[in-house]
Amino acid sequence: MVALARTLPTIQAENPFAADVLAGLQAPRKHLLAKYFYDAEGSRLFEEITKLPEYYPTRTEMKLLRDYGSEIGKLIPEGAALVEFGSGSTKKARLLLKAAPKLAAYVPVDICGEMIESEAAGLRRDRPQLPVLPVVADICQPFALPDIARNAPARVGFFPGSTIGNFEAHEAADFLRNAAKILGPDSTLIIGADLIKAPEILNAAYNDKQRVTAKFNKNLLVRINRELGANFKLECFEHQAFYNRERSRVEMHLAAMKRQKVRILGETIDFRAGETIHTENSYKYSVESLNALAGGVGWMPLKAWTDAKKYFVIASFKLQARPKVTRSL
Ligand code: AVJ
Repeated sequence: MVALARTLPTIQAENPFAADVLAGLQAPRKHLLAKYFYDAEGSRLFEEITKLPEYYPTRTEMKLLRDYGSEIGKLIPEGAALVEFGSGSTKKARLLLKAAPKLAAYVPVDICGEMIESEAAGLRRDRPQLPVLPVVADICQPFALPDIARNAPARVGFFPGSTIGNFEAHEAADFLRNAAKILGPDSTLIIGADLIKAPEILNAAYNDKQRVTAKFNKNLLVRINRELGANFKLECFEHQAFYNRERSRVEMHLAAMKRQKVRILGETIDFRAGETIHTENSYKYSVESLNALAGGVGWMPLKAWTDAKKYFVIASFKLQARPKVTRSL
């Protein structure tokens, strides 16, 4: 216990993953943060998810970008900088970039440095004229844009993939305020969000027949076992995902199939039979609720594009000018 008392705070201070996992598993309602899904294997599994027949969001958003890319691209003025938040892959930005041939820079921002650098290298090969200037940062925290982007005549933010759905409403508002601060006055923001729809479709998208989503969910335990030396038994936990209509969100959980104890970082975590670890919320929006959220923090709705089935929306916003300097259009 003495050794533990000395090592545990050190582990937690130096490793936010360890600190967050312990805090989440020791909370009265056990939970883990969705951002930790994306280790190398988790990122690979998510890529696989995006190709599943049941998982419509990625495919629908890509189609919107293909169908309306040139129209959406009109929001990006000549010489502007395009800043992509939490980009990961550049495949969506590429569709937008096609419609914006003259840009000061493309700035992908992500916490994963490796992913962003390899994606940037690929894009530089295909668009040798375009300065690709990745920034490794947490998109929810303030960060500085590269000079070229800061000095460009305009900045456009791009936040695709319904990543906004992983945020609680207050976190989404914080993100939008942070984006406003980073992009600056007069900027534009383009957001992709998954729409509220029939529960059957949502439930199927997160309970695919091939069980890739189950594997993606359980991979979080694999990661905790590997990186934190825990002893989760994977066969003792079950993937659960369901649409919570009252809260407009798909919840993912890992349910303990029987009473059990798990050791992690010198601590014992007790599970009751059926007790769950809440691993993800994926909030679903309406065009109106998204507009209200963004409008509430100064992003005025411009145009929104949806597919024929109204499964997904790409919405655009303009940062409201400070009240004292109102400019006419
Ligand atoms: C990457 C957050 C948009 O919520 O649909 C996919 C993650 N989780 N299947 C989503 C996810 C389970 C995905 N986002």
